[in-house]
Amino acid sequence: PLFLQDLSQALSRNQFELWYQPQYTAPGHTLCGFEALLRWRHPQHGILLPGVFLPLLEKTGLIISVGHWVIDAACRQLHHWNNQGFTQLKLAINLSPTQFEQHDIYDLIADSLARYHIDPAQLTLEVTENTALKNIDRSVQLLNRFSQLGITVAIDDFGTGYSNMLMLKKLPATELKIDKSFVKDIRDNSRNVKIVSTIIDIAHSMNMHVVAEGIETQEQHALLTHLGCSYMQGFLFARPLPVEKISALLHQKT
Ligand code: G
Ligand code: G
Ligand code: MN
Ligand code: NA
Repeated sequence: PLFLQDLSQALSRNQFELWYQPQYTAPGHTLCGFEALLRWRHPQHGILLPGVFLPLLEKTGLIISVGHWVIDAACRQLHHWNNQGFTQLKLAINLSPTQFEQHDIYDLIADSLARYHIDPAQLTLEVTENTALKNIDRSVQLLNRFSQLGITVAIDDFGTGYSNMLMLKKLPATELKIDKSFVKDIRDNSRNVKIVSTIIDIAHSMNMHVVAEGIETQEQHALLTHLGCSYMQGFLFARPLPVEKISALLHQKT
């Protein structure tokens, strides 16, 4: 179909962009970094979200070259912010299952960090349970290499997979992102809040810190801060934004 032809040319036509969603410390509310989120600026349809094209990128294997671009673009942007004096920012990127399976994924990432003189501690890699589960032994090995380099490993969409506890047991991750479906209907004394509270306690007992994503209300913000989440991300604070908006945000006095 036409859409696939468009998609296969999108990279060479420079139609992909990274947008950035701010992340804040829970107590203190300091801007501490961003999650990089892929966008496709389609000449006819405007800005398209990953939901529309990511499955097709995965299915066709185009995700390998696009994912490579994402890694490079994210590191280049971080380099730029570092040069402007924002050297404390962290940047998170998402890795899809196919990218994760790529045999040279470690080198790609390590090379990009080196090329742009980035401290690996500034980078977070987000992997979902489903990504890690495909080949759990290899995942453990690979994630160990990333963390030995100093990169933060985060388990994304935590709680939505079928093997949450196995992931916690096996993966050398230091960050856990509670899926937004848990944040969405969090209310005092609900069963959900007990689940979330327990997840946070388990994470803390394993020296992991917890990111709550999908925060849309002050209530959610207050409750999740009270429960001990370290970092917050959500429309309440900021949507994913194009880079010009992020630069403006960084330069405004906080
Ligand atoms: O905001 P949003 O619609 O951007 O993102 C939807 C989903 O797409 C998220 O689950 C996210 O993990 C995924 N995603 C966004 N950007 C990227 C990317 O650069 N690479 C990969 N592999 N997945 C991404
Ligand atoms: O990688 P992950 O699946 O976590 O992707 C994050 C997704 O969550 C992106 O699609 C982003 O646009 C979306 N998102 C971020 N904050 C919010 C929020 O407050 N509410 C909702 N509904 N979605 C959010
Ligand atoms: Mn994510
Ligand atoms: Na997520």
